[in-house]
Amino acid sequence: MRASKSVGRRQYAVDSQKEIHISGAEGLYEASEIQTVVQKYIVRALNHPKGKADKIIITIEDIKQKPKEIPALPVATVDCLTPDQARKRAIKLLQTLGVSKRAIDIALALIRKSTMRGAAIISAEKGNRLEPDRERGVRVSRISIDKSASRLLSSRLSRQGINIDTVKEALILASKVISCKDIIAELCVSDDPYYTTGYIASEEFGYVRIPNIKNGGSRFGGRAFFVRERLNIREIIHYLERVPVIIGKVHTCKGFMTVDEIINNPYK
Ligand code: WAQ
Ligand code: MG
Repeated sequence: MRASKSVGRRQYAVDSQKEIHISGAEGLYEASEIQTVVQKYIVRALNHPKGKADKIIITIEDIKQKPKEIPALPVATVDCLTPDQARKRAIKLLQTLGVSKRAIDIALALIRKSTMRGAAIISAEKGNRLEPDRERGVRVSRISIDKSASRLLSSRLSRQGINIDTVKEALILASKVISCKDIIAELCVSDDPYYTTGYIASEEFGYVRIPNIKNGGSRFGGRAFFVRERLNIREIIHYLERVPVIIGKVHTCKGFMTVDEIINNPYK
């Protein structure tokens, strides 16, 4: 589902109207679930904190390929009280993972501008933008979670008080992104003005939630995937956008940790 809203003055040329991205959502479902899911997506598009959509596009495709099974990343939350602390924590985590300061700065600046409906792909060392359509970015799709894994995940997230769709959906998305071996890390900031927790995902540290990554009321947000320098960009984009995956296993869900505790206890 993709929902947008046109802004700008209608009495002028069509060109003066700009479409802003309101909300997007995607998943893999059984045919019998279509009605319920479409209903849920429409409600979401029409009740979004970014504004009410005036255009909603829903695409339904029959996927014949059997989904590839991948595990969910482990979850933790770093202690963080302000956007300034968040910036420092994010830089520390990403630099530990081998992402250069230059690449991090490019990602942070891009997220602050917040105009894409997909993610930017940035080379981890040189900081080059690699996705062919820079306005749209790359949209991760064809993601899902097995029913019993979903129940287990919900119960583990509940114990940390974070069993909400936003967290589950982001964890599923990040798990697919990180299952791609050429992607070192993902940085995400929600574009919802009042959802102020972002995350950094990686194989080494898992899905690390970062509270207060922006101030409440800020409209910016976005995603950046940091990739190894020499890679086949078309292959990566094909995997992220087209290959169906399903989460089959769930990992641990820890509570608050300091950034040093996270860095000193890698999973890989
Ligand atoms: N593929 C690629 N990029 C996407 C996708 C996608 N499927 N969906 C959203 N984006 C990009 C796009 O630029 C959005 O503006 C930006 O990410 C933020 O999207 O554990 O809600 O849907 O508490 O606002 C993080 C949860 C929630 C943290 C992230 O992102 C936690 C969120 P949003
Ligand atoms: Mg959003």
